[in-house]
Amino acid sequence: MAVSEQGLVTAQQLDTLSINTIRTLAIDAVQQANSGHPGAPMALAPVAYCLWQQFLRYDPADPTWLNRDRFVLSNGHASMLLYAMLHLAEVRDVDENDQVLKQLAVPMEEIKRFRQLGSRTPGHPESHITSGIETTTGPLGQGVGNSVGMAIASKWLAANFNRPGFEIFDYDIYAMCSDGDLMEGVGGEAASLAGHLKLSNLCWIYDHNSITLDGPADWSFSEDVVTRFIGYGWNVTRVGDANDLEMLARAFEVFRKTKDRPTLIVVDSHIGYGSPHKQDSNAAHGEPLGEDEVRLVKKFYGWPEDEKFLVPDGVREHFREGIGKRGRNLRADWAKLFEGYRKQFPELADRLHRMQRRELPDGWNKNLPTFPADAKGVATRDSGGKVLNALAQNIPWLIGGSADLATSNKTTLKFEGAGDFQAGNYAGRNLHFGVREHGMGAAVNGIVVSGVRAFGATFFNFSDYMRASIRLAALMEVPSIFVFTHDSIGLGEDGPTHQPIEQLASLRAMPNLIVLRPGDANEVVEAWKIIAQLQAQPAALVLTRQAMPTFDRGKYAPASGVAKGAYVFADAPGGKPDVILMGTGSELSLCVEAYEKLKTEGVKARVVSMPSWELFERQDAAYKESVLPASVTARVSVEMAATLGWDRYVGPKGRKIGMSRFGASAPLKDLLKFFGFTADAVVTEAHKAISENR
Ligand SMILES: Cc1ncc(C[n+]2csc(CCOP(=O)(O)OP(=O)(O)O)c2C)c(N)n1
Ligand SMILES: [Mg+2]
Repeated sequence: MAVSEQGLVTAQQLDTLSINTIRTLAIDAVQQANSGHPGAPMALAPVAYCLWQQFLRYDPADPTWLNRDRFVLSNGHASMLLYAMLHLAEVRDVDENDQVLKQLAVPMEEIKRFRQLGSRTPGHPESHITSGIETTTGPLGQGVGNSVGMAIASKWLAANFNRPGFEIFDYDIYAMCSDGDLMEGVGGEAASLAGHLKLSNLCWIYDHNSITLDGPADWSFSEDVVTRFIGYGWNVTRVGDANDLEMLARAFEVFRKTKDRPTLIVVDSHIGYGSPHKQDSNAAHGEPLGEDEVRLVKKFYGWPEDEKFLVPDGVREHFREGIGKRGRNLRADWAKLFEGYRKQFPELADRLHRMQRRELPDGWNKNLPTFPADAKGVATRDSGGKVLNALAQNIPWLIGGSADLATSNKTTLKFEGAGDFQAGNYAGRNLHFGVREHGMGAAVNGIVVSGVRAFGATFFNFSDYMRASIRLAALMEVPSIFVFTHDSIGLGEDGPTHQPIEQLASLRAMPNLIVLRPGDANEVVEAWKIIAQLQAQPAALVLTRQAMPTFDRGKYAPASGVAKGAYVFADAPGGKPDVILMGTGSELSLCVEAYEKLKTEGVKARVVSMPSWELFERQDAAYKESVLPASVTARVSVEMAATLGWDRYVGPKGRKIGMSRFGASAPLKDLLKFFGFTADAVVTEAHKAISENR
């Protein structure tokens, strides 16, 4: 009970008052921004209210608490719902060093600045901008995909860190989702994987409102979702009215009691609940209600029609008494438990501390292999697998897997105790994503935002299938690792359906993604070292299927140059080349071969190995000039991929050897000859470049 201006109010009235506060905050913020989706928050306010106020084990005073339940708003267009919840629950802000601040994550000023430049309330929830947001959502299907990774992480953490008497991890994941999330392929992949893994800590709440942007959902969506999810192995329950708090509570209880499967709660709702135009138009959907309708809706809610951004007396107190108090008590109990745990298992506690801060364990880079010079050499997928196995033994929280290509990607963790993550063994470190690249990408991001370091692997060509997830990792500033093998036409007989062409260029165009295409086995070691240390950037490691030489690093520059993205691998006498040959990955060896030939002809060449454009771009101008002197304009790039972007390095007078069409199905040696990837071709282009630059 609380006292308001109207006098004593009942618990039920307080529920209604709180729910309508959520609704009207969303309405007012969208109206003020003159853009956004008010309808879904209006409809889902009771659902979020019931979940947060009664069930979510979350302490608003510490949004970094390790064992907090996670809430994901996969229908990110309903962002105002989340901002209103964060505001009313008084979730605190957290700084870059994970220190909890006094100020709120979403103060009222920020709600009033919804969708404005530099606000903490962007159009869709962005986890790197606003504390309390577990993952960035908006592209439909990604949030539910992330939630599966979060549930994997929770199970994995419990299996690896809990000890008898110390159940320090038992948190649940709740993801709210819409028709769009369930129509998207990635949502289906994620649900299928979650059902297979029997992730009983995962609960999706489906806003079954029978409407999408274009019109009634049944214009495009008529399958039996319940039966589909039962088929996936989920527990499915239904709430016939989103306003029925009792039924909602019962559904959440069913979820909590279900110990062998994930749970889908189908909630029937009316978008823009309270709006006179609900269901029949875009009103209350992808656009503000308009001032007139705002008044009508507020009247319907029994709200003062002229008040904006009103939080009535008693509402904040009510949230403090609900989620606030429950969360505080739960976290206090947990903190006591963890104190004992820390004393008994200091090493495990230290691991958790480092994981949360995205730091590495001491000795993380010990026993990494070095590869002796070898003309025949080794495929970088093979050297990559060896380095990964060495690293993973040093970094106990590095886990991952492939989309059913582990034997091809060479990403299996083979050392003793690595194990397989399956329903019967959540301690395992080898994940089996199945043929679900997009679901894998989203799950990897979900694992990584949970503090566990994860990688996902597939053929490079299929990076396209998971591009949306790679992009979100980059946007979220999280260090997901994507391992891509079979990186060019060099994969041979599988042919053009499997041979990447434009993938390098397209991934290099993505902000905040580090692309690495190492040029021999020792560059692979350096590449993995860089990846391990990333804290706020995802990486794409691009590796070959075919063998390539391991260079004599006594003769050529050390592979440590990889850290700078590009480095002088072999130079002309006196460091004054007539021509610069630059290549990445398997084409580095073509440059080196051409360099040696040119040398016998008396032509002074320099070879630049260029495994990562992004890292090179981070270097200062002096370093860049030392690698690519402006005075040397005769330049040749060699890469078995689209040449888009190489102009930046070869300049207007340079030459590019690359792919300008799709590949072909044939043995490697025939392809190399047919497409002109030979040392002789590089020599010819070098001569042309020199003569054109005289
Ligand atoms: C991948 C992706 N495609 C398209 C959109 C644009 N979009 C935003 S909401 C929406 C659909 C809305 O329908 P529904 O998912 O049922 O959500 P509701 O409007 O019912 O809340 C679409 C297509 C998007 N956000 N993500
Ligand atoms: Mg819908």
